Amino acid sequence: MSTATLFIDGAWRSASDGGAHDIHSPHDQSVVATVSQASQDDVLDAISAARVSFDSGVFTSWSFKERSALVSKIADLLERDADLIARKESDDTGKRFIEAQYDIADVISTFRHFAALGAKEHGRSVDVGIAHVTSRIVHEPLGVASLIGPWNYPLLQIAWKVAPALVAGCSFIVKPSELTPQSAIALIKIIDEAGTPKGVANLILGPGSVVGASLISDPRVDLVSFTGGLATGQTIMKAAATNIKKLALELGGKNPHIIFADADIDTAIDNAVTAAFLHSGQVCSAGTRLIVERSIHDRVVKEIVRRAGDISLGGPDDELAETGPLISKAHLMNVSTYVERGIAEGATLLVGGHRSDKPEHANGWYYLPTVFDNCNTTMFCVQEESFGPVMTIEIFDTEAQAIAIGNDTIFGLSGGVWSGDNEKAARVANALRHGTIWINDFGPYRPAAEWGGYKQSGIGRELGEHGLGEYLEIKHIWTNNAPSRSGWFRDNK
Ligand code: TXE
Repeated sequence: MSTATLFIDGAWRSASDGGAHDIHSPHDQSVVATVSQASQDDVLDAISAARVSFDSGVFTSWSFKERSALVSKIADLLERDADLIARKESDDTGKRFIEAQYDIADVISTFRHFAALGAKEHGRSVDVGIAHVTSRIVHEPLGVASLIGPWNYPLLQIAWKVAPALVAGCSFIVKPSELTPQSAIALIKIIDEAGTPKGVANLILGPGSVVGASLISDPRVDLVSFTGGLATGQTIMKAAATNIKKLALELGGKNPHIIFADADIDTAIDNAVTAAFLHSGQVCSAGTRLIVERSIHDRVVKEIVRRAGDISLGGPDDELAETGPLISKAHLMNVSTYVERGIAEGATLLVGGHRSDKPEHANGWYYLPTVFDNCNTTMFCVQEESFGPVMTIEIFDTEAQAIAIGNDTIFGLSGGVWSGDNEKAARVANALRHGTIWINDFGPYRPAAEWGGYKQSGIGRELGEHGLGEYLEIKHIWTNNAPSRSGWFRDNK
């Protein structure tokens, strides 16, 4: 790949200082791409291009329907290139090609959802109770947005931001994770091919610690939408205070998964394994915190341990593999330390707890599915996200206790409840303070439904209708069709 992989003001270019870096496969450390690493000048150029294009009206003058048509065309082009992009995604993340194909299908659905939403009527009339006054609420593009994405679902998380930004008429700078940039490069090529005006979509590559500062603090940026870790979210909030930027933050979670004794236990166990170990736990909504009613604890634990121990790990094209490697050596080290700390604080390790020792995994970042029993809410491994394949198990005796445990977290992204008693399940779902609750299920989402967190899992919502609202300003226009004097102050003339 050429290293002219920055897209600024409608043109591809290399970094102004020649900076570039290799992308390594988490499966075997082979180099899968070499991409530009932006300099500070490149970042400032991208912000300028976005600001100038926004202020020029080149895109804001398009109607919602015109911008929706553009987003629909982008969805068509993504469909054309779906497998090529899925291959890049699986190269960068190490995830199985088939999982990357599912992800790109979700990306396309996201673009289609926002295209349909944009094509609807926007704004409304308000009855202010005065016959000669018309009052309108209009929706306008918010401005220039920095869109910063993570490495676990690289294109999908970017799509949740880019598609509504385009429908709204914002100009933006995309910064994917430095570990997984290839799919974002492919998306920006398509956005350009679809006929997006120059300067609206810009792409900056490089580590957040190097290229991120201006993206989050430059006064010409009006909004930062970020998906990633809590600590980075806190840094972004502080930096955004400089000019009261709008913020949309999606910051992970530690998600309770509650199984009552009256549930369909076999189905619940199967879903619990998927919830915790899908994509090796590198999922913000992973159900890694299992909370089980005492009477079924032993049965559930025995089965979970058997199933977790059977999960087969492998690379992008391993047809027998069920999940892949962790994203990087640094992440593998973090997960190892987290597990060691869990053992030290008294959790009982039942399976996993170390790197895969299979020779075919020797060059990759493979960590075995790990289960801890005898956990409680005071433990680090219960409260903190590992973002790896680590499940903790806690016991409850009453419905109230299940709810209390499920809410005993600083996070609030998602949760699950399994019960054969619909009323009880609904009561628990209502009482859990998390942004998405699944009853007798875990994991599915749809672009038409809002996604986001309570508490420290974030600010705002992506997807649904609200996900477009994040990129809009709302203006009230009052028109008096029969003007008269206000008469408030005496006129002593
Ligand atoms: O994320 P970071 P990391 C969680 C998960 C994981 C932890 C750390 O617990 O272990 O976060 O992962 C950019 N200014 N999630 O370190 O650093 C960075 O370049 C501007 C949950 O990989 O938050 C990347 O593009 N940008 C999560 C993005 O932020 C900055 C998914 C995410 O990186 C920046 C991933 C800065 N100062 C990790 N520093 C989820 N919610 O799904 C970094 N970045």
